[in-house]
Amino acid sequence: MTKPKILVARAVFPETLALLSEHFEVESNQDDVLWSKAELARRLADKHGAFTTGSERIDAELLAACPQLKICANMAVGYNNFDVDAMTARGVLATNAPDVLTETTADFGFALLMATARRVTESEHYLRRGEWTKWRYDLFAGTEVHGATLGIIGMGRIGQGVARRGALGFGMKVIYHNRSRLSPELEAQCQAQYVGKEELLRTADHVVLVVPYSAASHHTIGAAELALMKPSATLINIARGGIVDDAALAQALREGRIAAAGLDVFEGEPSVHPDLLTVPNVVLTPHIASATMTTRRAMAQLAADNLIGFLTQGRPVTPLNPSVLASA
Ligand code: 8YV
Repeated sequence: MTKPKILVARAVFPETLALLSEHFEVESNQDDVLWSKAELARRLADKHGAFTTGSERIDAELLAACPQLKICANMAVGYNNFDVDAMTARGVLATNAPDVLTETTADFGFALLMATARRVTESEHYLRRGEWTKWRYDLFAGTEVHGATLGIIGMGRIGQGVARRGALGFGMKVIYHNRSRLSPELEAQCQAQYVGKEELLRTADHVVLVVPYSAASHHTIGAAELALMKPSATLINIARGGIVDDAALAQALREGRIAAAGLDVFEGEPSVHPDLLTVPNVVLTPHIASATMTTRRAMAQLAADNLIGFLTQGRPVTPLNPSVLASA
């Protein structure tokens, strides 16, 4: 029997490729070349499945050029690179990689919060420049974390992980805003209190963003929202670029309208707004919140399991548009 054909759009673990090759005829991009959309469409034209990593845009135009395509499996929990409606209309299954990265990403949210509040990178750069010559009472004095008010916008699995760390580990008062309220049981587990967005922005000492990106969540934080925050507050974005208006944020940081920010994601990444590169009170990391070897392996395994489960038995693990299965 001939094997289904798949495309692995970016470099992956050799063991993931080996596993996929047991089931499929695999074309892979182990050189990690950034293909244009046209190149991706050309390579997908005769494929039944795609292993994607969150940055490949799968929309109606691309799907029209790929008549054999049955599934795109994202090695990411976020799937704003997929036009799910267009995929459903074409009968193409979309899958993501939830759960396996929740705790690791929440860990990183806290790492970024701590580094930002306590000015870790800014002070390290000062030390490396050889400027540390004496102790001073306010040298890199930052913002308190323990006992402070933690405001979380987006209370899905990762948001809840950040909440638990704040409440249970750091004795923080946790408030959150979300499209819908958590159940009383989950609120109790996270020791989190639901508030309106404006109240959250006005009262939180540290605001952490964990909302998925969509047209509705574009610029959830812009100049107006930054103006509501305390001048002593910090803003952490581990969600997606585009959730924050990066130009407005750079200006607020430069003018001291908020104390500091920690950003793992950027509008138009891997490009970063040039003004963010020149303000000192921001910690910048290259979209690595899920990047431990253990977690990245688990994400790759789940994406591979979705391809194998669906293309060999019609049973994906984490489908996003399961209606496609009923009509397959
Ligand atoms: C991925 C992420 O590494 O899972 C997500 O949604 O943002 C990260 O864990 C990233 O999407 C890869 O492009």
